[in-house]
Amino acid sequence: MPIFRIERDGDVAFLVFDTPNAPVNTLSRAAREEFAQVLPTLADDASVTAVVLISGKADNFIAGADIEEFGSLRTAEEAGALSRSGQEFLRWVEEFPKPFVVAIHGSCLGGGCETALCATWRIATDHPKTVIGLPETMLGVLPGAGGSVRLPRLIGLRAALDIILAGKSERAAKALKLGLIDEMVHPAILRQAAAAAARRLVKEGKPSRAPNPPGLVAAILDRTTLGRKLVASMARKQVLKKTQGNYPAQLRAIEVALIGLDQGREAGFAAESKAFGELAVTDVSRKLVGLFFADTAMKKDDPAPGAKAAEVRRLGVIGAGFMGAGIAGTAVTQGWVEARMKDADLKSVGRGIKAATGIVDGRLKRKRITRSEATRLTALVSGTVDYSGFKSCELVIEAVFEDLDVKRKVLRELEQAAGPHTIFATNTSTIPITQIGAEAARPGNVIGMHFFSPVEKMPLLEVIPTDRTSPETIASAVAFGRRMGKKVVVCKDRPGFWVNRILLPYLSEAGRMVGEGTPIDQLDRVMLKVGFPVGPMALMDEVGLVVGQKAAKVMHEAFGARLEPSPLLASMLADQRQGRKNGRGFYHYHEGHKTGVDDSVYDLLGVRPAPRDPKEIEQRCLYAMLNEAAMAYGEGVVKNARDGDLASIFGIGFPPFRGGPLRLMDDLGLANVVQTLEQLAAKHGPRFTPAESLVRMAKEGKSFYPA
Ligand code: 3H9
Repeated sequence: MPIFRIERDGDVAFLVFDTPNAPVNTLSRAAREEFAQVLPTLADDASVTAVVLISGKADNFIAGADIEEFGSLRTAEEAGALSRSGQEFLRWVEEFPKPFVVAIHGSCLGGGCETALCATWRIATDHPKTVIGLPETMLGVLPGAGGSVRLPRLIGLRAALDIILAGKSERAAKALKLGLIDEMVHPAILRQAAAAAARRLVKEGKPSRAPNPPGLVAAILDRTTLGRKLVASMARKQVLKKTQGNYPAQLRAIEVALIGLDQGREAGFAAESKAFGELAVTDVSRKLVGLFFADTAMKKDDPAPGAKAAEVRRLGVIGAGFMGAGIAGTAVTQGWVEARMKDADLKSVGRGIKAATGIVDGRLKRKRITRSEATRLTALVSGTVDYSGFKSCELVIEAVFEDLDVKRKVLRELEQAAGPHTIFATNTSTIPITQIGAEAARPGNVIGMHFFSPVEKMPLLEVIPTDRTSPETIASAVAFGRRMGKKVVVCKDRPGFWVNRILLPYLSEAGRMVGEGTPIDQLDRVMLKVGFPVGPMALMDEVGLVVGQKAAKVMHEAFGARLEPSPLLASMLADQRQGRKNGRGFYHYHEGHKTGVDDSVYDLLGVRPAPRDPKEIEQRCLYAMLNEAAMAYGEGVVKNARDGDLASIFGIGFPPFRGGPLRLMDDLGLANVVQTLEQLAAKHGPRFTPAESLVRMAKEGKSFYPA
């Protein structure tokens, strides 16, 4: 079956890109070959005056290069050749002898965006599904089909780097403002508008463009060599601060963009394909590409085969605090669910509604939604001090105080107030769901849904069924989480589930080291360099020491001496240090912003700070987490290694370029991990004793992933 078909609208030919039996269009080898045959026919056909490239898919224009093809690239030369063939292919579009319009609806990413950059005219729909961008750096490569060169020339170096370095995609309104597209229309008139644009171009030729971006600052920073040097140097500094040098693609992208601007397009294309080739075969890129496929596969997992998920139209949220409001606000921004929040008094409900609708406002401010969309979404949030309106909720999520008795009481009340089919989900971070639901009248409806804070930003949701949870409840919780845009990992009901289970020993080890006099900022710096987005001490301040202590207590009770919390927590709390929340923690805070280390912590702990070997810091923190991950995996907390690694990356920010804790252990070799743990145990105590399951796997020569 052909990938492209031609539909005529008089003298305009619509070239419809519609890959058979595929959810999205990619610039696969087959697509490139067919395109290469179709284009000359259209060029030669005298009855065709202009071409419009449009997609036959519902919500996708072009998803970029076929990422599957990256797997077969063995050398930098092979990968460089792929980039060059992409560049060549798009040259035909750019040099096409007739007006070439792209009519974009849905995702237009990577090579898709690069195709659009070569068109004479770019029209996109204002639909929320339409996003245009260059996510290549998220895969550890750079735009390799001319995008690293063309985008800076089109929209200026600063705006282009903003997109390329973050791997960002923009909605049409922002793309129009940047000059990335020429026209924005409602989806209903995309075809007509594209045909009209094509005819206009035939008649009037390509309109000349004013220098972009406009303004004096842009003239200096984007259009002079010196200005660009300055922009590039600042971008480099920012990238290094953010990536700690762990991700080479961003730095190469800056280099290539500068070459393309300063030395001309051809030099830029040559530098681009060379950099693409070298990057595509790095371990970093392989890991990131692997994560893309792992993530897509996880999205399709069926958590309860044969069970039908309830269609949730009304969500109840009990507890209108920070978490509750985050859940309600994030849910309504999807546009298909009402959220009713309940708290004990009107003041708390009012605060919760304000926080939930604040999430909608934030999206409006960032131009992710329009004003009318924001008005509609805001109206989806309501509040109550009793359970009025909860009867019709298909799903209720409880986000009250982290206390077993309180949570049980809420469940009892809800079972009285709600309908027989209402699902009760508890957003506990550590308390076993089985304990919360022990006295439930309808245990099949009880499940854990552990969101991470801040809910609107954190991608992960842990869904935790008990032995008595019904398959329908599991299917419903997973489906709801996915529709909320979350990466959903189903976990076994063990204390701490997956994320807190492996996070706590890591934080605890960091705390111990501070107690031994390791400088707080050195600890954080070392772990940032390892690739975590926040250092462990800053993270403890962020999460809050009260929350940390509660979680530590649950884990200690469940797992005994091995997970005994470091004494540091108790000392800090006795000194009224709760972290950022009350502005007193390991760091000083000024108006909510972290300023510097609070040195009085050392006096409190009776230690003199002295720098420690960074290797020891890295090893003790990391191996505490790795060992716990192996143990939790052995207990079946996650279904497979993929889920454990994705949950670690999306829930904790475990360095993606390392592939996750289980992948990292495979890379290190399980026997080596066991050996290092034994050495750590001999030196620092039995908490490092290697997990039995890990020792067994190492002995049997097994790995977490199939070899
Ligand atoms: C690039 O373009 C490099 C160039 O600069 C240079 C080259 C020389 N390739 O996510 P979904 C599959 S790099 C292969 O569930 P959604 C995906 O695996 C590329 N397959 O749908 C899944 O397959 P299956 C830069 C792809 O609606 C199915 O499509 N582009 C690709 O939630 C559905 O995917 C990107 O990084 C691909 N490019 O989201 C974009 N894209 O059903 C990556 C998708 O067999 N893609 N698939 O499991 C995405 O971000 C999302 O998939 C998208 C759709 C937003 C498009």
